[in-house]
Amino acid sequence: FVILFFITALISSCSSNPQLNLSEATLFPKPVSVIETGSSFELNNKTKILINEDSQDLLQVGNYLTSILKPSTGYNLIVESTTQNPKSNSIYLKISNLDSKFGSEGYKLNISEENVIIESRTIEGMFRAIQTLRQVFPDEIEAIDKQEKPWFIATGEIQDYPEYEYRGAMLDVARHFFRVEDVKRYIDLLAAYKLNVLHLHLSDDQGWRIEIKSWPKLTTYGGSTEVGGGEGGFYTQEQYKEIVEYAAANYITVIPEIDMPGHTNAALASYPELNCDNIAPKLYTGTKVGFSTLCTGKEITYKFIDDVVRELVELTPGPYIHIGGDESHVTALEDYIPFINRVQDIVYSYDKKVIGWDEIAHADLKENTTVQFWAREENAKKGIAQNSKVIMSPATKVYLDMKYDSLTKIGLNWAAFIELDSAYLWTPEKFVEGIDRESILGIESPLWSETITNIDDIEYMAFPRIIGHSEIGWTPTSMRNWEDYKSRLIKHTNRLKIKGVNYYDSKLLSE
Ligand code: TNX
Repeated sequence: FVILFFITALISSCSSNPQLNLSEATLFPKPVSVIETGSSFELNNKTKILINEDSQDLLQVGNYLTSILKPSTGYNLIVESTTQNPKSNSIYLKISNLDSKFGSEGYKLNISEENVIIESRTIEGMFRAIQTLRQVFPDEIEAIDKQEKPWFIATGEIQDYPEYEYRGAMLDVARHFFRVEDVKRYIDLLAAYKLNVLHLHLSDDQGWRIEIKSWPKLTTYGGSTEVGGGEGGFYTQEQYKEIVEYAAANYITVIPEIDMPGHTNAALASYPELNCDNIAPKLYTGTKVGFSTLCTGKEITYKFIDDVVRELVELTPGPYIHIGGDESHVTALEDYIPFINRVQDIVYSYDKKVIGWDEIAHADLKENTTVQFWAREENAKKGIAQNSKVIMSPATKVYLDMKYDSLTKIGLNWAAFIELDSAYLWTPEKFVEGIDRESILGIESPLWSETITNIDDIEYMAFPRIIGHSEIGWTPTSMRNWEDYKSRLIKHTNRLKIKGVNYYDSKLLSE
């Protein structure tokens, strides 16, 4: 016994690294597997980031990792390409031929005392892995100023890949306009939880927010106000490109939405010819829905849509254009159906796929058209009957504009109050009988902005609910449970504070 004691003591004194436990790291979304090995790796100013391919995109992801680690550590880590196996004290970003189950977003993260090796099949997978690596570090890694402390991370191996390929957030920039910086901040926060889609609701009754050069009054006039009568605003095409590029660097696809034929008062006010009676209505700054419609029987309407879609497609590297289609209460169904059919044809003529709110399932859906379920189960099922995939956005679970409870000062409650437990406690493939796993493309959390006026409001309504949604989209259902999620989230609030996120401090987090 005495000898054994001395041998053990000798071995552990050889290694100066503290013993840390990887399974205690609070990771969101929860990875598919975590194996701990009980020691640690120390990051210091000599650590190198190595990449195994001379690709610009991989180099960019390496530099991104440097930029994430720099403010708090003060280290400006060098990124170098290598053909050899990694030396010690490196973080090796290795694109490799992992098993196909890892798909385009999966990865293996192996942390030993000597080095960190991340393997993925694609650069996108590498980017997702870096989000996990960030969370393995102490919370202070997210600080914006230099922290005087050593940077140890627990050793072990994480294997991970997503359940759903589409994991999105929607931001309504029409009811209230948000600046480019605010959208970028939201993108940063979404990327940290491995979301991969940002759907921008770019037009509504209260404002048109994207410059269309062939129809300039849409923004100069139609973008000049917002809910409550504020000054509104819009993105020039250059600014919009900046958002799309910033999102792309975070491996997030931007999906632009032009809502039609309803929710179009801003366009109708800007161009009288889009109205059946040729009379432009006034700009609208209230919050009612369902009162406006494009004139579906006029040819000029389709010329207008063709121009808008063409200019939008030029700004859209991603595969989708969202055509809205919701709440067209003043469009007769016999006008709505041919309208949606024709708008689909326009979008497909520019080689993009269509997404629309669940009402579009009344029309004849094209092969690649996706239905976004928000309210009516029978619409979603109509879509499935036409072989469409469904994006799950049930208003009672993922509408980020819903109040948490009756005391929440901003937000609405027409669908529900959504506390953190309610937002987490649902499963896409079990939510509606008849909407099965194979019909579901993924999930998306919309944030409508009738009552949301600035980035603080955005953060307050989105966080922490959207962290739960990110887990619902990524982590297998069998591995999720509320108690485990809640206890991780309680620890995670410190990181949110350090990141300066204006999150909702629910009473459920202090129980
Ligand atoms: C319904 S969800 C709408 C939006 C509103 C939202 C408010 C959907 C497709 N339409 O126009 O902003 O409720 O929660």
